[in-house]
Amino acid sequence: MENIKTHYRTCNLCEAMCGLEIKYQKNEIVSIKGDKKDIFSKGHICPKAVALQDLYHDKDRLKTPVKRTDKGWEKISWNDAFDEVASKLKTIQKKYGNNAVGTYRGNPNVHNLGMMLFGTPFIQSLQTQQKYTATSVDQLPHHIASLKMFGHHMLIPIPDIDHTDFMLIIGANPAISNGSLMTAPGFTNRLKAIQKRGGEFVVIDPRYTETAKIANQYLTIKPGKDALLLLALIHVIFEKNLDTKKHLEPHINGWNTIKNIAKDYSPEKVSTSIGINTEKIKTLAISFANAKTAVCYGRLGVSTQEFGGTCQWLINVLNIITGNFDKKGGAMFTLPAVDLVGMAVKTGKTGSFDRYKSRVKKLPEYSGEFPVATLADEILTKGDGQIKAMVAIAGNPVLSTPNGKQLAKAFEQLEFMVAIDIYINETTQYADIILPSTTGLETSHYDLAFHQLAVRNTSKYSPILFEKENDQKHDWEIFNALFKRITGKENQATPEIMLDFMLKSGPYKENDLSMKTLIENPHGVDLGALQPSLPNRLFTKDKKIDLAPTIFLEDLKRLKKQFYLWANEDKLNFPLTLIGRRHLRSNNSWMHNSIRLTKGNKRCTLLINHKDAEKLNIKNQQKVTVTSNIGSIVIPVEINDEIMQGVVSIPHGWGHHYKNIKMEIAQKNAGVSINDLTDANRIDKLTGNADFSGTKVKIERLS
Ligand SMILES: Nc1nc2c(c(=O)[nH]1)N[C@H]1C(S)=C(S)[C@@H](COP(=O)(O)OP(=O)(O)OC[C@H]3O[C@@H](n4cnc5c(=O)[nH]c(N)nc54)[C@H](O)[C@@H]3O)O[C@H]1N2
Ligand SMILES: Nc1nc2c(c(=O)[nH]1)N[C@H]1C(S)=C(S)[C@@H](COP(=O)(O)OP(=O)(O)OC[C@H]3O[C@@H](n4cnc5c(=O)[nH]c(N)nc54)[C@H](O)[C@@H]3O)O[C@H]1N2
Ligand code: SF4
Ligand SMILES: [Mo]
Repeated sequence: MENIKTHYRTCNLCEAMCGLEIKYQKNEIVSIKGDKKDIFSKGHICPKAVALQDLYHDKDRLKTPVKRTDKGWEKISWNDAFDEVASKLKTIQKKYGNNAVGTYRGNPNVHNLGMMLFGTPFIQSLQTQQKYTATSVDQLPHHIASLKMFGHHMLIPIPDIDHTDFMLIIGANPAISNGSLMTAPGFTNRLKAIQKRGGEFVVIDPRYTETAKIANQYLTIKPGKDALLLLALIHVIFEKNLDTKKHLEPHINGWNTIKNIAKDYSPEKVSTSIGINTEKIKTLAISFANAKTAVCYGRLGVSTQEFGGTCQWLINVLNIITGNFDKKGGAMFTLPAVDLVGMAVKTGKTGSFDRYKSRVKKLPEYSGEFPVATLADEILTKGDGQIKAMVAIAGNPVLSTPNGKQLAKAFEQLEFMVAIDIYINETTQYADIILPSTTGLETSHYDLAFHQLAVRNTSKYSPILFEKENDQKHDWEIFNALFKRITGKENQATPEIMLDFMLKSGPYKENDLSMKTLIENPHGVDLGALQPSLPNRLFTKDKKIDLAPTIFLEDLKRLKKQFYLWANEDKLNFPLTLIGRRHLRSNNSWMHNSIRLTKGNKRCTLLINHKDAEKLNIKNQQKVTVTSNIGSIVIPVEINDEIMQGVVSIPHGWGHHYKNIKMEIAQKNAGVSINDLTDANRIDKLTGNADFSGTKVKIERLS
């Protein structure tokens, strides 16, 4: 074949930053493969990257602005769209005050260079306190733990997977998710490498997951109880004098406070509640502490639960008291080429928590945003500061946040809504105007967020593959146009200009790192393994780690109360606990319009253990009604003993049955939304993060 060209870029769909080698001819993709020369991912790829071509060619994807009218969606010009959006937002703010405009930013915001750099000034120009993001249905607990312990919300310790001898994985399934808050392309291979060098890894999860299947040991745990397990592990370590200060000695406050607290949580005491036998807890604690190097990693499953904040704090504590912190093979801080954390030395912006509270439910602010679980309250509850207009940016909260149906109802009542998005989907269907951007292969990219969270310091820039069509705009151009109309000021920068500046003023400026270097190195630039960085890297006032921050100590009182309530849980009305799961060929809510990713067996099913199925007399594939205190959905069951007894699982991101959406392939395979069952009142009361793993349900045969 003639004229076949090769393009190298990084996949921006998940956090793993896989290098891609794309062969193409004019505007057609010939092949998408893992880039073996990529200095970080070394050829790893998953099926989602191949679907980037489906996204590029998707006929349902919007390319020009559309406006909702009585006759349906009508195309309008960019200028008219920008003018109308800016004027509506301004009018509403003038009439009701700045807080009458709410904003929601979804997950792809952090997977897009232009959005990261230009979204923030636009949002700031609105001067509203009513800001929301997907953070509070995801990783908020990690940020609060980092802010309180290390002084900066983005200073998240990253497991040094490539050098550790023992990895304890709690509530994460990286064999499928490819890792989160821990960028490690080819995660499974890295786990297997631990075993090959004589080490081991252990998985703790209510489901015998794809990661658990390749682990050296797997332990089932009852959902939502991980804080108790972590406290018991810490208890054993202190009781057996396995704690070790070593190199951390000069950098820590609060050691004895933790030691005293942990006395209350013996394995004997928590065993029944968490469903793990006493001896197993003890052995695990001892193996962890005695390993040459070890690291505990806890992700979504321990974050989106009732004590998510406390869990993430205790995971850090476990790593620290065993000396596995700021040390090769333990949990370490990164030093990326564009150092979002280090910028705080100049700006002083280290993140904030609880400076003020939300209007209706009095939930704590985090870095200028409120927990999204209360967004519907703020739209539906009348009074000063009520949200009357929404700006939804690359997010689908109707499917992704608790009680999504209620949020849909709230969106319906708004005076105005604009979505910056590429589809007419479950959320954007309520917008008055949709401003669609380029995406994926049409954009240039640099992972500002995920280089910061990677298990190795590297740097890589991805140029545009396919130039946009005349009438298309990049996300950052959309933000700039709106920013100009709202502030009267023009932002002359481009993502590349800003990136070049940040590289040249970053920690590797002596290495001559710049846009030029990155363009000359299409497979990326290696900046080396993670290095110890205490105490300099800390942002606490005394340059010490606070092992026992007051807010977490206070939260333990709540845990203690709950511990007794758990023993008397209502098993009668809602006998089962509902958790989520992810699939290799699915990406949150928005990749279901790809044929490549949706063909084959239906995946939106209810996993149930055969013992629970027998009790209810239900057969495989049979449809059942699942009911929570919030609502009911109908879904086919998949009887499977990978899920523990008493627990059922439904993947999130499905429910494309709304008739006004325009995603033909997704609509054919609609599924149902787990978040029509989850309760917006169920949150981690400390951080405000959604508590998905605490959802109680009952199941009935469909008559
Ligand atoms: N029950 C339950 N709920 C969950 C989870 C769970 O495990 N269980 N997981 C949670 C997690 S971890 C997350 S991160 C959230 C995700 O929640 P959200 O971020 O709210 O949802 P997404 O499905 O990521 O939706 C992304 C949106 O961005 C649009 N989009 C994609 N690419 C682009 C682009 O380049 N530009 C623009 N402008 N738009 C784009 C898509 O069309 C889609 O509308 O869901 C959360 N919800
Ligand atoms: N293929 C694919 N990859 C993805 C995504 C996707 O949608 N599809 N989404 C991306 C996003 S936005 C994120 S944030 C990451 C998330 O990446 P991960 O953190 O790996 O998230 P999950 O795969 O949902 O795994 C969470 C695990 O926690 C378990 N769990 C649930 N409740 C509890 C509990 O109470 N205790 C314990 N110990 N475990 C529990 C679940 O059974 C599940 O195995 O994945 C990213 N990667
Ligand atoms: S693992 Fe993530 S980054 Fe890698 S190819 Fe798949 S979606 Fe893309
Ligand atoms: Mo996420």
